[in-house]
Amino acid sequence: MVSTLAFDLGASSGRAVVGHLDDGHLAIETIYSFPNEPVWVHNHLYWDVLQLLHKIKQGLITAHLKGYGDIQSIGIDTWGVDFGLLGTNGELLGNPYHYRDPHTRTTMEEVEQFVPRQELFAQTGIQFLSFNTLYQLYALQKVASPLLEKAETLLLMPELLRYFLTGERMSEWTIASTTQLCDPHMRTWNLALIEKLGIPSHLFSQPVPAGTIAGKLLPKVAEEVGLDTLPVIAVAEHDTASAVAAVPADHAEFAYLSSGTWSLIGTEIAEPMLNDAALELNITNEGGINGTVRLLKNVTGLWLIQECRRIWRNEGKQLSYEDEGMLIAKSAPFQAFIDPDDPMFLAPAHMPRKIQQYCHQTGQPIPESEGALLRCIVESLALRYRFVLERIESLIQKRFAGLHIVGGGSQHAALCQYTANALGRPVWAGPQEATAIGNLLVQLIALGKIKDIQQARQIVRHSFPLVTYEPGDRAAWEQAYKTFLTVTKAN
Ligand code: ADP
Ligand code: LRH
Repeated sequence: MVSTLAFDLGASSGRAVVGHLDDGHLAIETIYSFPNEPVWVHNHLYWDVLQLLHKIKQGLITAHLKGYGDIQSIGIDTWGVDFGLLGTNGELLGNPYHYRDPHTRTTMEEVEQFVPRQELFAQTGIQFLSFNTLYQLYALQKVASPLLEKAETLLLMPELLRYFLTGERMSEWTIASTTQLCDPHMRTWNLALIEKLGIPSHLFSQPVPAGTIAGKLLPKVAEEVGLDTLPVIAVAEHDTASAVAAVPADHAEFAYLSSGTWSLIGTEIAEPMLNDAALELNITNEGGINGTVRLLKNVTGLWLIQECRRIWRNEGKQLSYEDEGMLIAKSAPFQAFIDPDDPMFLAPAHMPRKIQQYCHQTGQPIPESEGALLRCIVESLALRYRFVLERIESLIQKRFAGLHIVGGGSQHAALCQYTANALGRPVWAGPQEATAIGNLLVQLIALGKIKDIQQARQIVRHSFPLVTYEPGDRAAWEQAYKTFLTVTKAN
């Protein structure tokens, strides 16, 4: 038996997961979990990065206390695009911004005046999202940020946390690719673009491929947590890349939806797709394991529900997942739809009011109750998934038999069922911990305990149950899709 430890930090929560590989079977145990709550300071939203480091250390201490001192290695994955800057003495300069911070609200348009959209896409292959690292850095550069001026190294969030544990500054390809500053063919930084944007190019170092042994726990950290100076592996450090690594597909060609705070819908391809149709669809070519490309699109995901929950909690209403499921089931179907990707839903907000505002502006009935709001969100997400999946399929000239849903959202029965209904195809749900599992699998490949990604996916198929949702209610969902397209002006 061989055991490894994954730290999977999502935008809403983080966890430490131990994986035990025994005779081709992977068993996982979440030994520690914690909420990831960003902090407003005046008008800016930051990640509490030292708290996250503290939680990682608590996870390491838990591994020690549970007697898992024999773990062979650890790996960290997080959400994309956000970063910290290190000064000449290696100290973190300032607190990393949260990608939902407003400081990049208008930056994308400004950059486009300077580097046309077509050129940016051809050079990076990355979808246009206002919070990409490119726009965050451009915004800092524009205000002559003293932090940027003093910075010696830029590390993306998982790299930064890994650096805190190992002292090594090393960039990893899957997370680097999310910045919109990399060349998708060369799989490294696009220094010409970086220089053209006036961003200091000395901040970046050659990214290593996922699965590179990237150092060891510093003796001081090892002593603090009661473990040996374990190897730390640069896994597929972008959480979505780790999740895709663990999709339990039995074909080389498959469609996935990695469902958490975001919904990432796409497929895996060999070479970046950079044509006009891809640009038009605003799709992304992010770096995957083994030099693959994750052709996918971001859809706003359970963020919409997370923000409703936050507001209801502040109003003294605490709903469990079960309560939410019951409220959805009891609410009338197809009353009102939203476009989950409307920019009005991006920033932290009073989400119930925002949704009501959208429905008002589009001349629809206003969802008033919690159940009506949740039903509106979940139906709209399912319909949006259909829109995006069909566009991706027409781009690559393929039709998938069904959709794999992995991540926290694969537990959401109504979301999975409605998605099957909207697509008219089956949904295969699970595993819920795909991201942590992908993290563990890449460590096991790096340690030589698993041969390759095909074997890794086979292990996932044999080790975790899948729930199949068959499509139903076809006529009603077809009609709903037509209404959804009209309301959201999707084309
Ligand atoms: P992230 O990595 O972005 O933080 P996760 O993949 O951990 O997100 O998914 C967390 C989300 O999954 C929760 O906010 C919740 O909306 C949803 N979720 C998790 N478990 C359930 C469940 N049992 N029923 C419904 N939704 C669930
Ligand atoms: C999902 C995710 C996604 C990025 C976003 C910032 O957690 O990594 O792939 O676009 O966060």
